[in-house]
Amino acid sequence: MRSLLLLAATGFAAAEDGLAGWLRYARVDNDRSCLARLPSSIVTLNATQGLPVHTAGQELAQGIQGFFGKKLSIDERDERGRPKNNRPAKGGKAVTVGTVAAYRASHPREAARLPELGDDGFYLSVSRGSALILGQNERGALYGAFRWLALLGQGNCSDVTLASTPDASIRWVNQWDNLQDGGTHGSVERGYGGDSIFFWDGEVRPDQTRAGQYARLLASIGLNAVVVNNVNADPRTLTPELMDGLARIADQFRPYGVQLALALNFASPQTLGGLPTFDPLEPSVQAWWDEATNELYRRIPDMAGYLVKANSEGQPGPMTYNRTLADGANMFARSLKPHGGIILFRAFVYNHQTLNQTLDWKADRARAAVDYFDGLDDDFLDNVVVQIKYGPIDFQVREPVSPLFAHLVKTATAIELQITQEYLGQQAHLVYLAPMWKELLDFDLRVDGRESRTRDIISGKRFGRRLGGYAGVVNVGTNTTWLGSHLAMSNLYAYGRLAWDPDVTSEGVLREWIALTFSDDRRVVDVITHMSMVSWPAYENYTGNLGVQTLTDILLGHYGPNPASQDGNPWGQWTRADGDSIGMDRTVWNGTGFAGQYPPEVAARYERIETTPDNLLLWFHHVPYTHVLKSGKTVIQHFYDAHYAGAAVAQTLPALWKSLRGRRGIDRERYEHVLFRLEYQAGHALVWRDSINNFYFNKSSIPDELGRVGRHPYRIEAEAMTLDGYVPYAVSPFEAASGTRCIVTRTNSTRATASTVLRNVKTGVYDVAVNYYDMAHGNSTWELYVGSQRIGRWKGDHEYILGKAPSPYIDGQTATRITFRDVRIRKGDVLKVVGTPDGEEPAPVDYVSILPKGIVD
Ligand code: GCW
Repeated sequence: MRSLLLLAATGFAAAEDGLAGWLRYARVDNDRSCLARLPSSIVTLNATQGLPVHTAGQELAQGIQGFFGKKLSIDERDERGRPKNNRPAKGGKAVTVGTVAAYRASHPREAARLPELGDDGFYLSVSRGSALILGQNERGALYGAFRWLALLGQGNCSDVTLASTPDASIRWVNQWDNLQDGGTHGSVERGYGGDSIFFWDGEVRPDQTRAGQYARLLASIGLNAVVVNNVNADPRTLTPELMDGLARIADQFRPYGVQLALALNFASPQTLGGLPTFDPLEPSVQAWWDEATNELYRRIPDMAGYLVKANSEGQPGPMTYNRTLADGANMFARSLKPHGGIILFRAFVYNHQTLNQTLDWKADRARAAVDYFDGLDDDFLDNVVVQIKYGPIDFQVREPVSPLFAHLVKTATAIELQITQEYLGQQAHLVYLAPMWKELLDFDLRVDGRESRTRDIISGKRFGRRLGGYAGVVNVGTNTTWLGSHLAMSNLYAYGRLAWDPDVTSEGVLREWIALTFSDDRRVVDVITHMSMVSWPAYENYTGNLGVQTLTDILLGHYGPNPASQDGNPWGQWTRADGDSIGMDRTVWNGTGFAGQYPPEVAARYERIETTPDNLLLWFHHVPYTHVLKSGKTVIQHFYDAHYAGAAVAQTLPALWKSLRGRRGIDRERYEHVLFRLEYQAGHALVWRDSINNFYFNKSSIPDELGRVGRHPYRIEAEAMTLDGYVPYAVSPFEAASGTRCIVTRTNSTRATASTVLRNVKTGVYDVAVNYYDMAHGNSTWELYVGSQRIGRWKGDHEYILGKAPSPYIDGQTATRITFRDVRIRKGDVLKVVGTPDGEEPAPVDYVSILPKGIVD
């Protein structure tokens, strides 16, 4: 009772840690009106424990109890419709769940009237308290059950009849999990939600509970396979011990109809098998793969297949032996064929060592996929699928669709999307990605002058192929939030819903996700919808716009701003920015020729500046900073304005979120967790804005027409304060510090102060922001005083809180801001920052802003 009262007093519901994702089955608001329309029992047709129809029965029971507090009995029927247990439900309305085949066996007459379903499809019919949920196969029945539960969870208990077949057969997720922690990328490469749920210390974890919970989430949105290990694959994955462990993971997946798939290292026959070669045309190599594949299928008879990254970023592949990529892919296809498995072979093939920007104006990494795969379309076996990243470079905030989709006509293809926000804020920034995916999927490539949307190419419709679909790099981890941020889970949800049906709207699935994840409280749904829908455009604005890519530090964490890191190296993510001009000339007439890789209508559009959309201008063209866009602005002024506009949107997010405090479904744990990230994002968006603007102002020497860039009237630069124990420090890259410098403690054990007299500040109430750097190795402490009053004390502990890539440097990755609101200041007060260094972190401070209400600087 006491704790109930306490909860009521704080206005928060019981804490939630996010583990259940959108499958919380929390009590719905209009449970009373629904109660009368619910069945009283669940009938499962020919269910086997451990398989999806059985799971569907359990989920229906759990869900209806959670949503409405109504306990349903489960009545199991055998293949002829006879009760399996001794306690068949007596009378009342039932929800019947099973496969179409099982239903046909027990209800032949009714079954004759069912609509046609394709692979994995389901039929759902709810009428006056009875429901029928049938799957074309076992997992189809589970998909149907989850679909109905999603409706019920939104308080929708109306009658419905629906037949749904997924648009594409391949709806996979990729995990980039390493067998072992360490190396350059930790336990999950580009993972921001903790360590691998599958592997630890070179082995499959003994406890695979999380694998089952993950599969449950995936099945609920129609996803059907998980590649459990990194495409930069460890050959040890194929040792007998590891294979046994993989079988244990597959056992956890199976009840949800989720299949296991494996990433392979192309050189395994040599490095693991001890053969003298891994040449794909060498019979002993083929035999080695056949044997390994048989061993896997002996343990995991329903394994989905393989994923291979070859001849890319240092990975071995067929080209090592002058064989084609098709020779490589087909070798796996042959081993898999007798087992019904498929091989997803990645098109992310390029050379990151020899591209030279200075010597060769026509060098271009974007061309690589088409250059390598062209001419191979006739060569792939029919269980090969080429997995193509959505854009020609690498998961950037804005890329044109990869032209390779238009080149492979006979060969099945899948699109690779990235749920883990590698270049897009690493889950420390809210960026809802579905609107971007929709644009890519709806893009019309005009193959042979006919409508050829990406989505119809990958589904197989456009070229009449059986296989094809979606691969999403998800990279969940052991964190209970899965991805490291509650709000980021909308991306996983939307990915699954889109892969099933690319016709759904990004806002529609978002609203559904919010209702299930938090509550269907009108304001909760509207506000989170708004925040999410503005997030991708805002991120694009405050990071990199006009198609220039994200401008993250591509040599370090792919996170904070460092525009100079794009150029001058062979990674080929160039901007070619100099004192006068910027952009990649990818035209045929004068540039790298990349534009010509598209079918003629699209190629013609991108070839000319006049017909290239502004948001891809710098992707396709090299232009002066003074070039005038279709919007009427110059390129440089657009940069300045967009960065200000994007960062301004980020400033609105914390207050929007705060407006939901105490609303239904917003418990304290998730509230605080999200608020922390949004405040952080608002601060880091300013770091982005200023870094990029300073950088291009410095390069172009063209001032901002509105006089904002480089002019910060509310800031007090730390290096201009009176320093005791602190010394000025020149930051690299220079643009990552206001005024190019910050202060650091003289030694890593000096407690230091920076102080200033607030002579020019009028007595009043202000927000005080401190910009500082929170580095990976150390937990400095900062204290802020105004007069004799301590305003705040905080630690440099982001490395334990935010999952983003850590950086040991004072740079755009570690630059951050803390804001203290409503601070009373008297003219002439002394403002003081006291820094206590720790480890390698010398309590760095960039500046302090004294902000009158409504101003952000
Ligand atoms: O974007 C790059 C990433 C690598 C990744 C690679 C790939 C798994 O930085 O971490 O490696 O793409 O997709 O293969």
